[in-house]
Amino acid sequence: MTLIKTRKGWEIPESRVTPEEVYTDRRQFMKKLTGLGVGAYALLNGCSENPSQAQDQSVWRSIPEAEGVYPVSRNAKFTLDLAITREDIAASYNNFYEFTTDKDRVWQLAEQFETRPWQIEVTGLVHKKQTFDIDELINTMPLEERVYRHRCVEAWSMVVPWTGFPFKALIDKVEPTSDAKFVRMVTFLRPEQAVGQRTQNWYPWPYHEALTMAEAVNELTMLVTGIFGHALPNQHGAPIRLITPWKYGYKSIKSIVQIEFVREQPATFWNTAAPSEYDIVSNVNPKVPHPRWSQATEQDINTGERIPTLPFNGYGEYVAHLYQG
Ligand SMILES: Nc1nc2c(c(=O)[nH]1)N[C@H]1C(S)=C(S)[C@@H](COP(=O)(O)O)O[C@H]1N2
Ligand SMILES: [Mo]
Repeated sequence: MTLIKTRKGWEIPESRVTPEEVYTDRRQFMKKLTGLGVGAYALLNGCSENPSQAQDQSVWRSIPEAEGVYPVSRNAKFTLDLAITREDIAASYNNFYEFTTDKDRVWQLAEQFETRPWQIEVTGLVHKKQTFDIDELINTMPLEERVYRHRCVEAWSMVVPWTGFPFKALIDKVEPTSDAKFVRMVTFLRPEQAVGQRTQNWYPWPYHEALTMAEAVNELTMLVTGIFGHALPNQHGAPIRLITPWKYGYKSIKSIVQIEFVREQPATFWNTAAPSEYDIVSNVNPKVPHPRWSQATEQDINTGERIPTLPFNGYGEYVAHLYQG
């Protein structure tokens, strides 16, 4: 019997730091990099003279299969009157617990992760069960770019141009039966390639999430394969991840390997890990505080500014009707 009380992972999700500390850490990290000299900074962040024009070259691992696919044209309906977050900032401030809980180290620890070959099994209550090769999807689905707000439950946010296709386009291919009420999605389980899955054994790996059918077919819901006009780099969830912009970021499951249509409400990773802190629906709501912090405002990681949080992250016109009554 052990007399030492170790803190369980789920007692400190998603992270024990406050948003202010998170931001300060990041600034210090950037300073540290700068301290290595301009050459190292440019190498690590892929930028030349002007950091505001950062074009990542080292943070992105180029994927030959994706050449010629990106960029694709932006859907004019989904643009925002907000500055897009700097690419190198978005790419070095990630949540991807399979690798680490240190947001500014995910990109490094995920760099060697293998995203080819990659298949997505679509199964459960559908007429046409299918396993898709990732490149088959990328080459056949209707890709478009959309600029969305991205709001983490930890009260930070960014504005990101995603490339992907509506989840509904995939659902139409497999034809769910009338018994299908929920969609369950699962991330890879590869402890040999993902150090966080080896060392943080208190989490219910593999990461899993779920949506109702109505949420899955909503116009906003996307399966995403690209960001900033190129293929998704590993730290953002390569080769394919979910985006539901009206929900907290943890619903947007990365690196999906399985999609299953089911009758009963499935368990979800964060709700299982800490049910009192993370519900299953997880819609962005400034009026409902997290048990340990307010959700009334958020910190824009691009500018450091604190801005008001919007109901449904600003997407109420598309989704509020789903939650009436
Ligand atoms: N498989 C998996 N998906 C995940 C996570 C994770 O740890 N593992 N973190 C989530 C959280 S908390 C957020 S905020 C977003 C972050 O996405 P980004 O790093 O691309 O900004 O991914 C979500 N998807
Ligand atoms: Mo998050």
